[in-house]
Amino acid sequence: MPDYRQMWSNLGLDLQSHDALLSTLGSAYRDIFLSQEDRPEGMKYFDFVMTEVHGLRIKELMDAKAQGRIVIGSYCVFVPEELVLAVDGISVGLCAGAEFNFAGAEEVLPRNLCPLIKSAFGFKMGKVCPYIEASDVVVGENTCDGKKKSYEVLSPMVKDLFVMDMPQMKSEAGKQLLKAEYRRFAEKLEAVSGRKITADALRKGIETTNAKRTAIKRLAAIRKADPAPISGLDALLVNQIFFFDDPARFTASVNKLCDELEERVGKGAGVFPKGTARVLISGCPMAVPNWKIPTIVESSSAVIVGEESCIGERGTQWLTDGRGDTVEGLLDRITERYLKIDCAVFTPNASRVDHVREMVKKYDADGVIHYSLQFCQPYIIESGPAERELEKQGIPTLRLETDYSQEDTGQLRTRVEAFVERLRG
Ligand code: BJ8
Repeated sequence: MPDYRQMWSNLGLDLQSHDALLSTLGSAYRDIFLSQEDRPEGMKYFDFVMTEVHGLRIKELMDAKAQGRIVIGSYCVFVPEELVLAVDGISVGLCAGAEFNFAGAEEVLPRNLCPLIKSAFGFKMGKVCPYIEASDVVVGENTCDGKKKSYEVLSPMVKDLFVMDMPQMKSEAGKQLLKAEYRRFAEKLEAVSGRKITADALRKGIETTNAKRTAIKRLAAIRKADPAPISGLDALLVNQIFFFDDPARFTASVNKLCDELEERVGKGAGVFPKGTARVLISGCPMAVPNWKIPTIVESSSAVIVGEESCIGERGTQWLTDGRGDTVEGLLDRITERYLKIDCAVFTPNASRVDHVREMVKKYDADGVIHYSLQFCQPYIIESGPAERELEKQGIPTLRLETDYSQEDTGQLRTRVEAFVERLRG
């Protein structure tokens, strides 16, 4: 058994706070995930990853760094993993899904700020996130105002912060800006890793990332079945682990899980009774360990059948066209792929509601829960028109706005239960 404590200490973590965090997360995990009945066997791998998320996985990162590989941490699906892989780097999503050390975060940030951003600062300032400490470069992106301005505050706290500018509109000029920023990012990766990005390496990076997304799309398609062969909570967990596991191992494990689920579907077996109310979640990303809303929904006689979210289909639905003989040509393909992401920071962003509607059909959902994090202006502003549009087309929609605390759980449960009743009716 490796000496994890020594490793955490070398990374500069506060061991006492880190112990407390792991113990809170461990008990939440046991209550929410391990208590589910009839879970697929294939989830055991993902349980193992979660148990070892600050242990074995960090050890792997440290071993890879010792062999000269670089680790790139990020907070957004606009950071192309294809490029990171092209320099044999490792891409990791950074901790931002729990209320930890908000008091510390609020010393440098306003209180009225999205919890995802406060969480990122809480983890960093409380010295409990081994991923940010292991990162050679942290990538920021000028998406929403909250993130954009907070990166200015984060900059002196991390070893190397690389901020990418982002278009606000999907115009030709927007595309050129994104491509130029991806080129700048590629140059940064080359400088830090000491490796040149070749067309071959980039094509291989695209293949690996596409394989991972294809496996996730396969999992999503299986969730069409009624009875649902996997809970929304477990599917969300797989989507969350997408951001920090080894890509090839992750792909193989998702495909293995899918084999088992397809068998379940063939036998008509499910984790919820046939005819259970089916809900689609749409909105802000649910970074690990943000499991509040899915826990409430799935303990209110409903099952979640899809996530229109960056930790879900918004982040994974598009593959990158890997055809091309030059780095420049492949950069074009990467830019085209990422510009399709319908994040609410874009204006206008009509394709997002179109996509929600398509998903409702595809996964046979009875209704949509629109989930916004408090103070997230882009998604809160889109939630009103989205609700009106969906309701107009006969799709029941519930708008929820919440944070990372557990204080509003009772209130949320009452609203979710009433919504599920409506879906049943
Ligand atoms: S591509 S959704 S991951 S920006 S929740 S910090 S928007 S105030 S996370 Fe996002 Fe990239 Fe878009 Fe996806 Fe701001 Fe809203 Fe907070 Fe957000």
